Amino acid sequence: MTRALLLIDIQNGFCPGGNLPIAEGDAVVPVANRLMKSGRYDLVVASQDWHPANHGSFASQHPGKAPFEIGELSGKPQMLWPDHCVQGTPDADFHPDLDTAAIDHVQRKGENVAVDSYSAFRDNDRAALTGLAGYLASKNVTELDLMGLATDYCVKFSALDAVDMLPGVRVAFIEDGSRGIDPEGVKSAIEEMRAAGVLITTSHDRLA
Ligand code: VGL
Ligand code: ZN
Repeated sequence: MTRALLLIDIQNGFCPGGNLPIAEGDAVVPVANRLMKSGRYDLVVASQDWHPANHGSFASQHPGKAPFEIGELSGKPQMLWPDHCVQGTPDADFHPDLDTAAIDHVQRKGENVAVDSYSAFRDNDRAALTGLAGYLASKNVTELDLMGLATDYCVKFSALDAVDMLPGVRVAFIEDGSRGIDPEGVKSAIEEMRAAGVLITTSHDRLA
């Protein structure tokens, strides 16, 4: 039995002061650190949103469009974001209080300008894989706990892909270790994850 913890996008860009700040985004950091220290996990993986400066999900690349409007990317509807998590900038760094020494493997995503990648496992068009599913399978992962930012985007899509791409692996979402962009979106994300077979749990229950 191999237990893995997957930390989604705990980066400056998604925390207060970042370019795509999530309310209380930084509150997930102590939860992540506590879980990593607990000894519960054999493996810790962290994903990192890692965009080129001209990424097609940025409103700045769409003349006349503002952040949080719907635009088009490669012929498909795309939520347009503020420029965020640009490769090599402080906005893309992990939160400075995150215990990165305890992370075994970092999975970057969102490097292709023509497609967004909310999931840590594959691009939104499902064409290109990141390699994370193969990595976790090579480590014989049997239990995967996910948490991080944002619940209604990257955490949700990663959890749904984990169920889909890692047959037989028990997937759980750690609610208090996650924060979302839109409160209604968070509610429906949790229901979608639950319906897909993801266990909704808390760090408290995991450490009990
Ligand atoms: C994310 C929007 C754009 C996330 C990443 O990490 O949830 N959301 N890029
Ligand atoms: Zn992004």
